[in-house]
Amino acid sequence: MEHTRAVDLDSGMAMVVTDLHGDGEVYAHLRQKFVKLHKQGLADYFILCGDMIHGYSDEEDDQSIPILLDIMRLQNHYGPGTVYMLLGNHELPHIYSTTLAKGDREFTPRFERALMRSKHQEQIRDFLRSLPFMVRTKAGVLINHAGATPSISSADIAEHILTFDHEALLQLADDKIRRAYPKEKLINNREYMAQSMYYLGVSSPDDPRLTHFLRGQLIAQTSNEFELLWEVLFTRNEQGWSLEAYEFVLEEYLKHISAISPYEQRVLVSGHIPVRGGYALIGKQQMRLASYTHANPPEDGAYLMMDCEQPVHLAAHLIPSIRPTYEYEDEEGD
Ligand SMILES: [Mn+2]
Repeated sequence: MEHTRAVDLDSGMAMVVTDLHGDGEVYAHLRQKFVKLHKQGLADYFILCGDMIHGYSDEEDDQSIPILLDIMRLQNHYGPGTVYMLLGNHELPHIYSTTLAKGDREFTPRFERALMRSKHQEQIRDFLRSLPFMVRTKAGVLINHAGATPSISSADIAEHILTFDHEALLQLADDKIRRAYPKEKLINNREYMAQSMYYLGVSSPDDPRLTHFLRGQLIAQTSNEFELLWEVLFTRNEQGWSLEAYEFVLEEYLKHISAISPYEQRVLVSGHIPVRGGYALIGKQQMRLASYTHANPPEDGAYLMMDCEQPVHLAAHLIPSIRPTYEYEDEEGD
């Protein structure tokens, strides 16, 4: 079966960027850098590792929608095979209409409101549903959003993830709703209507998205498939284990992915978790990259400029490929 959720690269230079969380300025800076490097023949691929959306600051400053629209525009401009965005746990709620919060910061309502205002709702939702989960390289470097998880415990489960079908899962829930939840029942449930309005910007009982909040709740609470997907996109890596235990988890994860991949995958590059500086080595086989939001301080953020072909055996071999997001000396004053 074709791995619709994997991208395979066997040569060329990839510029790898992680977690920008709606920061339009940093996105524009890195995007310009890629355009320039591509023009000079120094970069072939622009890989954005997910969590491009959901600003941590004020709603007015949140550039999530313009960032997504620009990524879509760039993909159009270059044609297939140059610009890739991977799915992150912050994009996932907008495929399934689920809620996502950090402390008392609610991400879902803000993004859904902006999405409604954007007039590109369908386009953006289709784009998010289409996103791959991983990049596999001939170099043996696997790139994903969050890191390794023990929930990919066999080659069969790896295969399942790499052919993941959002539509089927949504359809299943829609069928259940049609059988068990008449529309009137939802409309007359004031709490349900209020939640739909608040989280998803549902405007009236006639809104075609009336059932989506229920659908999201059903899927999030009852679907094993969704639980698997969530673990893939939200793993806490070694923070949920000891480093030794996580290295074992990572080794198994790479083994199961490799079993169904064109090349053995030996080193993992991912974002998702804050680091001091712009990157960190997690044991011998993983590099955690933070291009801005998750770098500490953010100004020390970094991206990766890696050869997709030359074999890499240890995460430390990627250190010379690290580049600072902001090089203070030779900026052109943007
Ligand atoms: Mn994340």
